[in-house]
Amino acid sequence: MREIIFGKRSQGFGGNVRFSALGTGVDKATWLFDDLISGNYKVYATWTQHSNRASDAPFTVKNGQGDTLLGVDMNQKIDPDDLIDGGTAWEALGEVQVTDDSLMVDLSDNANGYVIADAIRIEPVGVSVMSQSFVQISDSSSSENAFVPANVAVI
Ligand SMILES: [Ca+2]
Ligand SMILES: [Ca+2]
Repeated sequence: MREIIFGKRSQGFGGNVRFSALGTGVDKATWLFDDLISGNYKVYATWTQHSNRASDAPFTVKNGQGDTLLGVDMNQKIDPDDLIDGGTAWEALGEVQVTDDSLMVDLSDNANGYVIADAIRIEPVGVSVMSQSFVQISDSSSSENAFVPANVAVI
């Protein structure tokens, strides 16, 4: 079994991020959301920007069967700016339909610079504001299946 991981840094949402230098895409950080109510969800990511980051950090959103619902490349050289909530800035990855009560989001290192795995936020679409508690955040990576060389850049 392969040992972990994206490296860790004390920064970002919750004071923790994982990162990987550019790689082949075999290495991924993964966030899981379970027990979701069926419906459409907006999916957001946050990260800490730096000039050494990838401009094409590849996020993929999958359903519980592992089918890809959404794939999008994010520019991590710049800050997220689509939604500010509680002092954290989030970038929208897109909207997906949940039909089997779970979502998996992964970030691969098949990119042109460092990729930063910080936190993912999902929120149901079209649900009244009183359902704010449906907003869920998965911080850093719940199951890392990733490897990163020992040399670590300044992040
Ligand atoms: Ca934006
Ligand atoms: Ca974090």
